[in-house]
Amino acid sequence: MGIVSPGFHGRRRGAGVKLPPGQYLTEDFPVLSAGPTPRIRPEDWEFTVTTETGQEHRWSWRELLDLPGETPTVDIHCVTKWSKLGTSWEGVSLDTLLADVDTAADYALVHSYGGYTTNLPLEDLLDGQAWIAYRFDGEDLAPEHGGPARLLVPHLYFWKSAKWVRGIRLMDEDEPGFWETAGYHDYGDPWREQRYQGD
Ligand SMILES: Nc1nc2c(c(=O)[nH]1)N[C@H]1C(S)=C(S)[C@@H](COP(=O)(O)O)O[C@H]1N2
Ligand SMILES: [Mo]
Repeated sequence: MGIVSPGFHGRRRGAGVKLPPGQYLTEDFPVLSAGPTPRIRPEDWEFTVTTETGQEHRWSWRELLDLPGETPTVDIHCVTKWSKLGTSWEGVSLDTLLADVDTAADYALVHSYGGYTTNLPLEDLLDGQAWIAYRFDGEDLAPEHGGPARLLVPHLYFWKSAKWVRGIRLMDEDEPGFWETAGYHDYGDPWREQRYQGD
């Protein structure tokens, strides 16, 4: 029998792991919510994309689930310094949702049930970088983690991954969201440690 140290669970653990600067690994899934958890019944849930010209594209829960789903496995990085590696999700790519949306906008402001907002460049939602996720680790997404559905945009700090996502407004000009207005970085790249304005 070989000798295996108790904390060793596979290739992603230990010396070979590369984390963004200032981050530490966690195995749990902390809950970070700026307010109470909104409870949205799937039958009441809808997701709206509004373009810079005011055109609206809307999906019901059923319509979302009828779109082809993807199963990304990604690392996530919270600005409070925890990182979680190899998280497994199921959801619809923003490439799929935006395929028939006619827009020349450069920016997106993401809105949540409950009033949370966050902003990012539209290009960061495209090219396989972002999903509307409705399952985590093989289960329906729990309400405290954003169920029925949340944005998942793992290459930016996790505050950009709006829970209880309700819609996205596409805009010609950038507009800060909830944490960005409170002094957090406008873009939030964990690898460049863009935590706060001026980083
Ligand atoms: N609607 C909404 N989305 C949110 C937040 C929030 O407070 N409200 N917190 C953000 C922050 S700071 C983080 S780190 C992640 C936390 O997601 P989790 O609670 O599933 O870990 O959600 C992000 N999305
Ligand atoms: Mo966070």
